[in-house]
Amino acid sequence: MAAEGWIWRWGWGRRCPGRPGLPGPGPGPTALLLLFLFLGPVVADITDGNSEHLKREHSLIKPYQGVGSSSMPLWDFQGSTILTSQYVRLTPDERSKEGSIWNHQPCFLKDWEMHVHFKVHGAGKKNLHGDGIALWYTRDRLVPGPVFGSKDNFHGLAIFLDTYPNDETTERVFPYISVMVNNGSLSYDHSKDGRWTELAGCTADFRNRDHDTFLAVRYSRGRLTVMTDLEDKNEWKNCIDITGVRLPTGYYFGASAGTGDLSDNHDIISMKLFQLMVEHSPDEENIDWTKIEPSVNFLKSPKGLPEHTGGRSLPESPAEKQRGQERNPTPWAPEPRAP
Ligand SMILES: *[C@@H]1O[C@H](CO)[C@@H](O)[C@H](O)[C@H]1NC(C)=O
Ligand SMILES: [Ca+2]
Repeated sequence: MAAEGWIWRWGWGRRCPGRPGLPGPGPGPTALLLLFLFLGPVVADITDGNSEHLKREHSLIKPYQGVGSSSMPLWDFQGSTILTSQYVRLTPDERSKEGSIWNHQPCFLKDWEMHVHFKVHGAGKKNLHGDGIALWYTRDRLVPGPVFGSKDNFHGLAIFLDTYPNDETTERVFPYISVMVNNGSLSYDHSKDGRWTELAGCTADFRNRDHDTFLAVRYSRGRLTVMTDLEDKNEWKNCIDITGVRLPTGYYFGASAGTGDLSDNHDIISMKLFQLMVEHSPDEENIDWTKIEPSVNFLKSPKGLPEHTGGRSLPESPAEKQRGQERNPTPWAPEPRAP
């Protein structure tokens, strides 16, 4: 894959769809300018900075019509999941519950952004609650299992909103959001909070908040970005930003949650999927995107631009160490560099 093929589109300046008045996240004008300086002529294919479109067939929106046992279901649910007029509760604040909700139709968009309005709350005191929510874009759907209520060795993308530190030795602050890409070969290790298979992550204080909490996932041209809006400021904050992520089309969106000895209410209020209008090169258009194997390439970033700004911390697995040598671990710092 030519490097140009992976140069992302910076479209953060605009208002985010679906949330009126929400300013776009991301680098300010200085960062953008610097990006142009770094990338020079390879910045291309920026077509339509304003045309995102809500895809109703991949969105879960109140009132929850077309969910469950209608003749044309948009979403199916399973396990402890219940629907109310105000939220979809994946698990109640009770022990040993598992539930999920899955989009009925596979998604064939190459570039998309998912906005999730969610709420994790319960009676448990600090670190006496769990386990969290997983958001999915996967080949298989509705298969219960041990990974936040869904199957392990999955194919595709997972974003974990993990509220409980199973690994007692961890220095991480929980709740913790992380991402994992899997081709079926990897197993999620709950006892380590998925540390060995995590690509990036950040601490995010989303539990028992009095106000609404949101998360956004953007996937476009191999770049995967996760942002949160947890402070009731109508502002996206960067959590994860990695490149070189390869995902096929034709997978399913879903959300699941699980409780064990400790519990919480895990609620989804909405999931809104937006299509991003992004042009792809003829080479990219000509391949069969449904045949892509989920994978991550830590490509060397152009001119030392960090491609990984998630808050990963040590220790790293051997595989991570090896990958780490190929990438610049410095967090994004928009400072001029000598040419
Ligand atoms: C699946 O992923 C593993 C680990 O990342 C890798 O070693 C293996 O080659 C991959 N398999 C396929 C079919 O791509
Ligand atoms: Ca955990």
